[in-house]
Amino acid sequence: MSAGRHVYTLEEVREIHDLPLTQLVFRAQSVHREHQPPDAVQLCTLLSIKTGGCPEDCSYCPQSARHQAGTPAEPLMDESAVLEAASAAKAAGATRFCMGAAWRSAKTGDPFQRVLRMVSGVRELGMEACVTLGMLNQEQAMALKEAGLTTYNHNLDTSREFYGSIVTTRCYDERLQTLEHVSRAGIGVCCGGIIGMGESIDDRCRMLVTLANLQTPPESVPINALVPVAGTPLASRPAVDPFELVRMCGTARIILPAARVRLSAGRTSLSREAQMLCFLAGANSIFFGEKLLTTQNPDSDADLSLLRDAGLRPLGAQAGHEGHYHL
Ligand code: SAM
Ligand code: DTB
Ligand code: SF4
Repeated sequence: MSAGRHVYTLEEVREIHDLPLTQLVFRAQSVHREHQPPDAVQLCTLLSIKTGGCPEDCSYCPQSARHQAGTPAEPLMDESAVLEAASAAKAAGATRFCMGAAWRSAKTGDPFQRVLRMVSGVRELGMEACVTLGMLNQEQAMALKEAGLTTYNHNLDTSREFYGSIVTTRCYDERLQTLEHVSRAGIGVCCGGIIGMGESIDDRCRMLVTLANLQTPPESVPINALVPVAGTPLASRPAVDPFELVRMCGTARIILPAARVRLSAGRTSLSREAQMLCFLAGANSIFFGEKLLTTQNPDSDADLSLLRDAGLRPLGAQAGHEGHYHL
């Protein structure tokens, strides 16, 4: 850890998390204004480039071959179709294109070369490129860096203590090792988690402590609310209380001031007001486009209206007069 950086403890983070919501939002907003543009929200479009049939048993995930979510297993997409989707996302206003593969770990050989070409192609469009391919070794991370990758998404998802209750086919240390390979290659780390899986508040805070204390802190932190999918072991988990998402966004903002905090899966169940509270608490990035990987996301029009009505602008767009902006 670099000299002078604060090392967080569970107690400290829990104290922040449990502040009266008014105080938490105020503190988060104060930090936000020092480190982030106050009126910009990053729009990231997701595409599942290799869907379903995954050998892992992550109990939240509709893409695991061990569950009965009915997600058909598909081959890795063609590069041209992926780049067409990226161009469309750019035209719609997204500045980052994120590609996800239902793999335990990144492949070698032809499929990996194809992913590298997708990454370079997205960069050539002038967009940030992010991929999430499962575990990576050091050489794969270096090859992705060489291809121009901006960030690699690899979530810790929850605390080390709770991890074994949701995934048994890999362990927390393997997740941390991939994050280290990504950082060493000089790629930005995108790492966050899911709430609403039956974890305790301490588990959520422990995950945030781990993120804040990483040698290279994440450049983006996705906060997902569980999307309970029929056929997965977590299908009947109750919906997450939106205030709990606000608390997670606010706590992440305070302890990771330089990171983009992404209000991720679960937005279709949130009102505009709940989303606005998350933005007030420091969330400044969303997934943009009708689909996440296999589940629904709000319509792009609804998201653009939400931002416009709130006087916010997509990151990368120029602020204009009276809440109008140019992409
Ligand atoms: N297979 C790779 C991996 O696990 O790292 C990449 C894809 S995986 C689908 C990416 C992330 O999606 C997971 O880490 C998890 O945070 C999120 N995710 C998957 N299913 C979800 C669900 N039902 N609700 C919320 N988030 C989910
Ligand atoms: C992340 O934290 N959330 C995204 C992205 N990273 C890859 C994925 C959400 C997936 C939600 C379930 C689905 O659509 O399959
Ligand atoms: Fe596979 Fe990733 Fe889904 Fe786990 S979260 S089952 S590794 S696609």
